[in-house]
Amino acid sequence: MDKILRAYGLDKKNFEITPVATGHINKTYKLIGTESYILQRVNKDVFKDPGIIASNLRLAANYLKRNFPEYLFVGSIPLLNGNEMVYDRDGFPWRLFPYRKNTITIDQVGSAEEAFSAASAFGGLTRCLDKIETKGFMEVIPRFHDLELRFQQFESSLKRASAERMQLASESIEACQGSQTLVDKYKELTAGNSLRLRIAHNDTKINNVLFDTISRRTVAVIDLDTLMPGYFIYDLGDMVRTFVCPVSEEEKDLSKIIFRKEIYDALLTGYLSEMGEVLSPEEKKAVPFAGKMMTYIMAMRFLTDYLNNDVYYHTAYPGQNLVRAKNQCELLRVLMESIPG
Ligand code: GN1
Ligand code: MG
Repeated sequence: MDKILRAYGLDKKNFEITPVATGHINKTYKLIGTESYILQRVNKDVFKDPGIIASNLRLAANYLKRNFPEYLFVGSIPLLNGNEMVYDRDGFPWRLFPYRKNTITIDQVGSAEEAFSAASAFGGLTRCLDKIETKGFMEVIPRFHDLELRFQQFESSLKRASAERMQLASESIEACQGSQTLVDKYKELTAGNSLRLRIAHNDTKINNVLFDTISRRTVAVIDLDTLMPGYFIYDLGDMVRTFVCPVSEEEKDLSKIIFRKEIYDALLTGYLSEMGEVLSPEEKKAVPFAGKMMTYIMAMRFLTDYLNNDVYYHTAYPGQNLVRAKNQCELLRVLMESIPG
């Protein structure tokens, strides 16, 4: 870390350094000093061509600066030599971000107001990028939220999994196999022109919004690594997945997984306050599908990783991916029951 910080003209001695444990993919540290920062090691097995992240973010930042100069886009701080990332001995890229004092992230939505403002913040980003040329952007993880691909990956994991894991996961496997009609619906929606490819954030979890500690207003959206072409249902859906339930994907007690209608309604109102005039009538018809689709995708991604012996997501204890998969299968069941259409 010494060497990495020196590339930014910083000295490790001047900071109190603590790991930030929330992400499943990258390694993140908080550096507190006179000036404070977030330092992050990018997972090169997941982001196989990290240069794409930097190039996508540059396109978006330049566009926003020209067209929405007041938009607060949280990009990384360049190195002394002007590059966006610095590589360590093992080939991992590292990046540095400003740490904004007096801001917090939350892991659960606590009120309808929070749901409204977080959803407006994500909707605001997509609205500002509505007219940007998508062609220059590359897919940093190919077909990242393509439900058809995720279903295929789930099916192939079934062929390779150990008998023990198959047995332990049997209920979740059955649940994921039983929801295949969502894949058909996804294919139908994306085959025609009913959904437009936009620049999507692709990781709109509630803890990717910065709130002001005192006013509780949103300050910015963060974690822009997966900013790339995608459909609006990816962003709206991941908000539904992470906002409406009072517990996170890590919760083992499935009785706590419930649908909070007042949060769902506030989320939709907030999102549509930004996106209402941008979405086509066809796109609006897909609104009820969004949360179900993204919850289903996460159920399958966690389950697939469990069946593949936990090669993708960080896990802190054995069986954690199965806990997450069971949790998301239950949330999917609840959403299917609660959201008509
Ligand atoms: C991963 O690492 P994190 O928490 O930002 C994942 C998302 C999932 C999320 C589930 C690149 O995001 O797609 O929704 O875990 N990111 C990647 O919590 O796979
Ligand atoms: Mg992320």
